[in-house]
Amino acid sequence: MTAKTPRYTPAEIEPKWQARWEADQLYRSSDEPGAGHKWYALTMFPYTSGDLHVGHWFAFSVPDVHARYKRMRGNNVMFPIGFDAFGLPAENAAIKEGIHPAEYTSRNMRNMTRQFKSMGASFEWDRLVVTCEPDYYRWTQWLFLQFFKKGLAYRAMAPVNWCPKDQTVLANEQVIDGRCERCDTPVIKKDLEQWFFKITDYAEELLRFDGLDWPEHIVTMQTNWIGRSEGLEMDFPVELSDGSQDKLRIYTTRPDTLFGVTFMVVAPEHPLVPRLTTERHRENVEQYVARARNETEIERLSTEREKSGVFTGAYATNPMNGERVPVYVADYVLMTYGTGAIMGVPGHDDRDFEFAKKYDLEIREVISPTGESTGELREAFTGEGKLVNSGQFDGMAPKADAIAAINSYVRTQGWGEPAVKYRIRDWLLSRQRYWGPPIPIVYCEEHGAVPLPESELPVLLPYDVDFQPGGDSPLARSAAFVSATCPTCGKPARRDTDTMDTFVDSSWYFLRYVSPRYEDGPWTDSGADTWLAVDQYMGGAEHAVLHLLYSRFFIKALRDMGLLQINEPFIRLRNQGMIVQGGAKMSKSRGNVIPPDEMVRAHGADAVRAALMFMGPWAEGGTWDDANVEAIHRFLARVYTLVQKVRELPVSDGAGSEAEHDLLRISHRAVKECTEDIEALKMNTYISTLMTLTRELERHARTDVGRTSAFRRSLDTLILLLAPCTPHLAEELWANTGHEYSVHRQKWPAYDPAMAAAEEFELVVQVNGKVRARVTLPTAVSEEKVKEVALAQARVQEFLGGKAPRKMIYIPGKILSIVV
Ligand code: ANZ
Repeated sequence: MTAKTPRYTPAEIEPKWQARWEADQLYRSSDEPGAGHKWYALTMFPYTSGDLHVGHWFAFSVPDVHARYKRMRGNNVMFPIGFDAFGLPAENAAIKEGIHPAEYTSRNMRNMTRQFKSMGASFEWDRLVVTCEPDYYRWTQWLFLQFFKKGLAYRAMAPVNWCPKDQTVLANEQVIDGRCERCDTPVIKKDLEQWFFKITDYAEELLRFDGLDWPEHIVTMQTNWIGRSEGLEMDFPVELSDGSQDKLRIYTTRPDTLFGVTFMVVAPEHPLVPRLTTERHRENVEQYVARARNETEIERLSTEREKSGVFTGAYATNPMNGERVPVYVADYVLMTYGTGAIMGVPGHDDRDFEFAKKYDLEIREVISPTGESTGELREAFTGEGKLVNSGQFDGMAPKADAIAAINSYVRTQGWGEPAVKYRIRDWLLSRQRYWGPPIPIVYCEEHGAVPLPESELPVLLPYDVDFQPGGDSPLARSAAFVSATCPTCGKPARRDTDTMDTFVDSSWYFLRYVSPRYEDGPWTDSGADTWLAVDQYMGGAEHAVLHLLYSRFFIKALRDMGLLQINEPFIRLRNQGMIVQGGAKMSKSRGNVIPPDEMVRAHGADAVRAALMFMGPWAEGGTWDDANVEAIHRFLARVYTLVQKVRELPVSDGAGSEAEHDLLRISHRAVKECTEDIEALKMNTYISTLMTLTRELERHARTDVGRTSAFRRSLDTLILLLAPCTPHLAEELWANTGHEYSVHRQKWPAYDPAMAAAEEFELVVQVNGKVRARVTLPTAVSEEKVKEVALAQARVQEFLGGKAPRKMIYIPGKILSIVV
């Protein structure tokens, strides 16, 4: 470097351009129809959890690169940002710090905003949405009222998941392996009257993913979570302990095994339990039921756990064969699924088999792979076979036919009918915590739960409340908040003192972005028409059955209310992989978080961004190493220096030499590869292509080619290709090379497919001067790769005889000569 060449100093370059872009509103989208093909690029908005760590940078900078690329492709890109500011994490952190959640949240938002800006993110700040602000949660409350009016929000007493540490109920989706999703405390059951959203009404439609470009595993997770099952509901007559008769309704997916029933099981919570239980068995049953109530569903369904149960003393009759079978209570049957009662078929169901073994109940074979009874079963046979010991149905196969035949028989006898069941439960949305939107309902002695008129919204969350968790709802401690009047009769009433689950806020925030300051509704029709649905949604996979499912439900419900025209919220979904450092997932709680602020100070935001890209494809994540930032910084400094060196050189048309042509071919290929890689979010190979192109330019800069227009065009291409990833550096270099501001308003370079086509050559491999192999390789192959491929050839191996080569001479595009 000559003394005169200026140094790459991101600390000067970056703030300068950030200020200019902000002043020019460079990333503003247009609400006008016809302003270019719209592209709604969304990234999951962050919790207001404090500092952005490197993991956040990964989560936000890759979408930023993609959005910038889309703008250069000529799209009218809306790339908004907001904060998921209500909820438990913020409240718990505020309590820990001894400050008000409102203060905690706004302090963090200020800091996170500064950080986002320092990374050069091209968010459209004018569309900022913050869920804890009254002008947002007013509409969250309004939406609740619309759901209520439609019968999609209802109140019910239910055994709920209760987190003893967070002192609040949790939705089923927030219970992971029987533990609280947030604090890992084992969840217990509690009876509470709570608000629910009727997501089950949409179970069937939520199973359809038509037209969506989503990762397969998310679709599978949602499908399993919804858990559709087709079976038969059927009544078994039972004798109650008082001598009367009743019917026990069961649900089975295996009507073909009806002749194999040797016992029945009801869930401990089943309403018939007290009446089924005879005096002799009462004490046993009551004890068992009490114990089962405090177990989680996961524990109860665990296949590892030894099955347990108690006999009620009652018997049921199998209508198929008139046999009397004992009725048990056992915790492996859940009240929340099917009918809460099952027929026990130990011959063909693993759980029933285990249960029968333990309580010495008969195990009967009714399906046989050979069509003959095989005698004693050592385990449940769950495969395909012919019906045996099944009366008039003997010999039937396959399973589907037998099921159809028995279903129709049961139906004509009037014993039952086919039924479809779903595993998914309604979404419990009440939370006994402070930091959330109040539920816009009052309770009147005469009129019960009454929705507030829309004109009374928002129901403001009072600031001065003792919000320490304590089993009740903090809002109940505020007399001023609680007291209200009934909208129906004007008499004193009591406000609902629970708040809504944060996931209610996040189920619709992306709708608010289309008209964030609109005051007469949650969104404008024209905004919704212009922007919806979200074209590409990027974020973590941990929301597979939470946010991503809830949002789909919201959209479908709102469509049915006539408030939206779309069927799905997010057309294309892309999840980021995990970033690990020192072998562990990067997270605050593990303490292995690197503050990006320091790295930005030392090496610049562009270097941090590019280092993150270089780590691996977005969907796969990668391993973070601080040293990579330095290496990338050096690369960017090389690009900078290259431009400074050539910018003053005179430019000629050139001689149209082979070398010029080669350089152009390489730059066309670079455009092709970068385009494909950004589309596929393979940002690591995008960066390595930029490195290759830089190396070529450096090489040619030392020759006459460096003074040609072919060189200049290739250099411009490099700067344009850099723009999405290192926006500040690209802007600086664009200005340095005499172009008009801004590089971010330029068209993404096009390539000529013929020029970009990978050219090939035949490599001749010699060992000790004799030709031993010929291999076809792409022209752009590196010397390293050439050696690797050559050494891997069987013939070459043979002549090496296990020895390491002493010397290798490569004549590019022609010969590799190996000396042993
Ligand atoms: C008899 C039978 C025989 C069953 C057999 C299975 C195999 P999916 O596919 O998940 O819907 N079941 C029904 N209700 C239950 C409840 N509340 N708690 C626990 N288990 C319940 O599974 C349906 C099957 O799970 C049903 O079919 C029932 O057992 C059991 F060879 O009935 B089956």
